[in-house]
Amino acid sequence: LVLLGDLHRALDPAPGEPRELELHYQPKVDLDTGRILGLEALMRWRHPERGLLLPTVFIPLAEQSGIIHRLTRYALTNAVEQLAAWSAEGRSTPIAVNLSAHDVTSHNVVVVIEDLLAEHDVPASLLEVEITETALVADPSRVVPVLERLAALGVKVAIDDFGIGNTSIAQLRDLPVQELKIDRLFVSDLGDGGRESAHVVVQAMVDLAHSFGLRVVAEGVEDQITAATLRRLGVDQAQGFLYSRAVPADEVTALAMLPQ
Ligand code: G
Ligand code: G
Ligand code: MN
Ligand code: NA
Repeated sequence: LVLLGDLHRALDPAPGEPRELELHYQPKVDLDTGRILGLEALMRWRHPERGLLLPTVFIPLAEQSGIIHRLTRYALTNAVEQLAAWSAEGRSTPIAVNLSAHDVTSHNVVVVIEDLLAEHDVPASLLEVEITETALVADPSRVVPVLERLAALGVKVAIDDFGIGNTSIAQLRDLPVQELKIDRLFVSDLGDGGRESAHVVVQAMVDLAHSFGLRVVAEGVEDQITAATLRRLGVDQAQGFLYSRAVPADEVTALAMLPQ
């Protein structure tokens, strides 16, 4: 059991205390050239007694206890600070931050993002957000205006875990998003022992996304054969253990294929 009090402390570290929550970064790779085109920020919690905790443990806790907006602000702040630090070294690799359903039903997250970018003088084109398909279509009348304001700022929006929700084609067409991330369930199905129909499903997703002008990213790519298949099916970018797990910021610059 992780106590809520611990999460409050981690989100508001006392000056001089070590940070318990930090972002790790997993590369998104161009399937044609192998170059790293972006990074997904994934939060990790170094709990003083319980060791490394993964977001599947503490994100639901933050959501249920109503402090997810603080966790999101923490993630966005760290991502934008990292972008500013890399920018000072001449690096410009975009970072994608995951948002929760609650974040996209109010305009507050747009204000937070706008203020952070201005404060750190970071171009909006370097920040992306990922929102699950389920969260996007849960309450479109509130979510769509938020996405439109993000687009107006120049922040790209990706639909995360696509394929396991039940977005209609009309909803997909009308969402102001720029990227579609195919859930790793469909990607693992392309490998050995997967269903033959997996190719057909991924091809349909790629065609649909491209016809709406969306970039397609495959999640959970673990082997070369799957990467070659995805490339043949027209997927634009890939992410997964084949390339790299999520690593701390100071290890990102050591990854091969990172452009200057
Ligand atoms: O690596 P992995 O265990 O890192 O992530 C598990 C899940 O937690 C993913 O679905 C990911 O989108 C989500 N997640 C990771 N970091 C964050 C975060 O900072 N905020 C939110 N809302 N979700 C996150
Ligand atoms: O839902 P979201 O895409 O934000 O989640 C990212 C999650 O997927 C994280 O838990 C991350 O650790 C995990 N992940 C990333 N790459 C791979 C992979 O190649 N295989 C598997 N099984 N999980 C992966
Ligand atoms: Mn994600
Ligand atoms: Na995902």
